[in-house]
Amino acid sequence: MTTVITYGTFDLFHVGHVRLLERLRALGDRLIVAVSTDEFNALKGKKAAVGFADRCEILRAVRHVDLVIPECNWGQKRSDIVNYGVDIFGMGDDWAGRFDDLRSLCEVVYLPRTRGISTTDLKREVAAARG
Ligand code: C2G
Repeated sequence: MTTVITYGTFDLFHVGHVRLLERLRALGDRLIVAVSTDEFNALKGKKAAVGFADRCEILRAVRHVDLVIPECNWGQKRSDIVNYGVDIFGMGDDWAGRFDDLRSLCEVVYLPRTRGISTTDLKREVAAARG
C-alpha cells in the first residue's frame, strides 16, 4: 500500500486542483489531503472564500481522494508522514524545493501546476463580473 499526501487550501475548487489530485493519486494506492483550516490560512495570510468545513466536504466527494484531514500548522507534516505511513509527499511545483527536508522521511515530488487557472484569478473574475 503506497500512501501519498498533499496539503493545501483548495479554495474555490477548480480543475487545477482536480488535475493535481488525480496525478498524485496515480502515484500510489491511497491519497490523503490535508486541508488548511481557516485559522491556519490566516497565518498564511490567506482568507478562503469557502469555509473549512465546506472545503473538506468538497474534497471528500472527489474520487481521487481517500482521506481528508485538517492542516492546522506548518509543522505537522513530519508527524503526519510518520503517523499515516506516508510514502510520497507531493505538491504543485510552485512549492518546488520548499519541503525537500521531508526527503529524510519519504519521497518528495513537485508536479507542474495547471496553467491558466488559479483561485486568485477566479476571485478577480467574479469581482469584475460584479462590476
Ligand atoms: N495547484 C495546481 N495548479 C493550479 C493551482 C493550484 O497544481 N492551477 C496546486 C498547488 O500547487 C497546490 C495545490 O494545488 O499544491 C493546492 O493549492 P492551494 O490551495 O493554493 O494551496 P496553498 O494555499 O498553496 O497551501 O502547507 C502547504 C500549504 O497548505 C499549501
